[in-house]
Amino acid sequence: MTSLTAKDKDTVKAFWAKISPNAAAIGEDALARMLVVYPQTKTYFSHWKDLSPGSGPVKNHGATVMGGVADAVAKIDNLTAGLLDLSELHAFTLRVDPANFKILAHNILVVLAITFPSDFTPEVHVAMDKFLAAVALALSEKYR
Ligand code: HNI
Repeated sequence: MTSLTAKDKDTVKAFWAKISPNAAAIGEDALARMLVVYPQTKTYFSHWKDLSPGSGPVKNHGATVMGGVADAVAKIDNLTAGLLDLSELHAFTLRVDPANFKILAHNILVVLAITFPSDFTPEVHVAMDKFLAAVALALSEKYR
């Protein structure tokens, strides 16, 4: 994986500052799309009453996940250490296959692109892609 340059980090922080007021809605849409487009991801949420787009749990958890992403932006200089507890939770308690982190990262990227078409320049695209890949890698840390 190509690591984030200082310029990428500045781009991520600036873009995040712009979009963070909409974080909950972005997370909701990304999570809903993940569950529809990659139905194998539904197994982890079988304890929810309703996994369909717009449901209460999808709304709530979309906001929760983006809280994790906000935390990652704050810890962008050391994601592995910064996300260690979250990695441990997903590895040992939730037992989420780490392949799914890439799937959610992809869905977040899609939602960012369609929600902010003019801000989503190629420069923002590459910086956010690298950042989300780094988050996915950091979340996989405790699996090994
Ligand atoms: Ni994830 C709980 C963040 C990817 C399945 N997840 C959380 C919590 C955060 C979080 C924050 C709440 C933790 C707590 O309660 O202390 N998850 C993230 C982030 C990503 C991610 C930042 C990637 C960008 N999680 C995934 C993926 C799956 C997943 C890809 C499965 C497909 N997460 C879960 C499950 C829970 C969870 C399951 C518990 C939810 C519940 O309601 O029981």
